[in-house]
Amino acid sequence: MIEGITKEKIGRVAAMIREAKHVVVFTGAGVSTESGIPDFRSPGGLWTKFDPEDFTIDKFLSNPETRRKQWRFLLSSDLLKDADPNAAHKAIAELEALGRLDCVITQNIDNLHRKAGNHSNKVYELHGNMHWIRCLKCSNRYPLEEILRESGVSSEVPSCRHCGGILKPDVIFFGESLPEETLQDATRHANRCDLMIVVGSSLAVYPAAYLPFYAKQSGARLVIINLTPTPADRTADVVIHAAAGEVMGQILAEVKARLSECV
Ligand code: CNA
Repeated sequence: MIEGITKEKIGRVAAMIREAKHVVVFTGAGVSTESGIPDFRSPGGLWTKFDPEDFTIDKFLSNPETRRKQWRFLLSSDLLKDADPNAAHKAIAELEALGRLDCVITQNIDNLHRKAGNHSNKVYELHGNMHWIRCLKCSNRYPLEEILRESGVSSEVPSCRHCGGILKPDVIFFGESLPEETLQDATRHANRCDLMIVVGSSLAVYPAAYLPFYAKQSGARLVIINLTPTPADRTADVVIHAAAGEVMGQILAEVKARLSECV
């Protein structure tokens, strides 16, 4: 249930969206927990079940046992389940449809912003996309579904059907650089926007977590919607510690109400 003080903040955020010319939404794993995908750092999150040390690129490349572990992680982590976008994803997609959103910058690898209806060229996936698998030798890229269909869910780690090379989920592992062009585009949007809304991120993973600070330094207003405090709360103009789905749904409703008043 949204309380009075949160309602007042929701009204302020809706007014900011209406006033802004360049709105950017920046999301993390918390925007997808209401779709049933666990985040990393919440109680019961993925790092309570798996060791982040196993997800370094060095280990992946050098150790076949680590590759097996990671493949098992993939199959058992719920990251691959056929999740549906929740109210927060849908509200963000609708902001785009209303012409109120420049882009979504996401750390998520679950494809849910596109599935909710954000256009592909408006979604910047800083950490890649779990639904693709890439061969490290010939760079062929395969839909994950295809690989799972061919290799079965209980099999050994599959290899590239074209060249026999090592297949790796097309996501960024610890120790890997972010995709350069995507990071550049996202940074440009962060520096240019006049409103950035952060939804469901602990803002603990860099360099992605710099982007809200870049936005603020460039003069944008900053809104944080997260269940728990973040390092950017003190810098933000509005901070709402509540569930993303309900808050984003209500922000969207307010934005629509204000837009219809202006017609
Ligand atoms: P994180 O560090 O796990 O933080 C998630 C944050 O979201 C926490 O601060 C929670 O309090 C907050 N949160 C959880 N549920 C909600 C909710 N319903 N409403 C509002 N806030 C909520 O995740 P970050 O995204 O900050 O860290 C970046 C990592 C997580 C990236 O490398 C991602 O690839 C990675 N990740 C992505 C997914 C996904 O794609 N769905 C899932 C798990 C991890």
